[in-house]
Amino acid sequence: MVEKLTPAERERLLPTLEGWEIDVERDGIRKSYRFADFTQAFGFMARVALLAEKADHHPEWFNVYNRVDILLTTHDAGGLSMRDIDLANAIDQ
Ligand code: H2B
Repeated sequence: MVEKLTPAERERLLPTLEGWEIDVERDGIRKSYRFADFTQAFGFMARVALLAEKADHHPEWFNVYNRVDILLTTHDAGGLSMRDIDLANAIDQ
């Protein structure tokens, strides 16, 4: 069972992420990425897809041309969990 992050964990962990913002409505985190063109954006998505599959944790995302918007939230927990923080870090690496 995946647990939602406590207020104390959020306070500690969220400032360690760069460029990720809280989505209050979904209780998740969001980040928007820009690339040179569609090929670069899609290459990024392909790499993230492999990471996500390996972690068994999947992003909600939207792509148009060179832009990729990602929302991470944990459906099994009904909100933000450590899995989202871990995937955000993996994506940024
Ligand atoms: N991804 C996300 N974002 N949240 C989940 O709760 C989740 C997932 N659960 N990917 C996984 C798959 C679950 O459905 C499978 C059965 O492990």
